Amino acid sequence: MTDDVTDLYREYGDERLPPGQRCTDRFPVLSKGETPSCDPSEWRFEVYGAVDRRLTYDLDEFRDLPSVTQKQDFHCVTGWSRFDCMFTGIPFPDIVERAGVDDDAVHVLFHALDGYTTDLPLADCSREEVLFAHALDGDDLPADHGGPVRVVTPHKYAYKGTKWVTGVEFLTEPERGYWEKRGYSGTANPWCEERYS
Ligand SMILES: Nc1nc2c(c(=O)[nH]1)N[C@H]1C(S)=C(S)[C@@H](COP(=O)(O)O)O[C@H]1N2
Ligand SMILES: [Mo]
Repeated sequence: MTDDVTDLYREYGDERLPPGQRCTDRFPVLSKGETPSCDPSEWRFEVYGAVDRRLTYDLDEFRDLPSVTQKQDFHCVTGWSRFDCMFTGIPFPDIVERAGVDDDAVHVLFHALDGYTTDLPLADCSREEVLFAHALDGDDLPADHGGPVRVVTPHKYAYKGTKWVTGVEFLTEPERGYWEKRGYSGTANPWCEERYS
């Protein structure tokens, strides 16, 4: 079953397309460098920091976790949006529950194979639409789009969605990620045009 979450824009206003964005049917690839090579048998996903239980999954274990499929919109800070992306993955709140995140955790830092990081307040991640996605439009997530597993954040600009994710770290103090250190917005709400900080 596919859950349609493309109406989440209503939390922020009347327009599905955020200001200053234009729609594309293509799915451009945007990365700070080359697509990193990934041996699926070596890939691990780690959950650590301010948690009761540190978790490690290999790819088979991760894909075996209960997944949801959602129809979501995708908004890149460079000005394009792609409507109706079908992502399948594990909702962020499920990982929070499995790890038993501490009460004093306030922030999250995502880590990736290419050294990329991105950060968000824990409250901004604790939504069913934030997925650790392993499939796009019914197929395994393509490597260029972050396969085997990426984060998707349909309520934020897409730089918040770490491709090639290898871990999520729960923090008791905010830390900034790769683009956030270079002037991109920490909060990144597309309907408020929070592009830069
Ligand atoms: N690991 C990693 N994740 C990343 C990036 C990156 O360079 N490395 N680029 C970000 C940016 S700026 C955007 S717009 C989206 C692009 O996702 P796409 O290539 O699937 O369109 O991935 C984000 N996640
Ligand atoms: Mo981006």
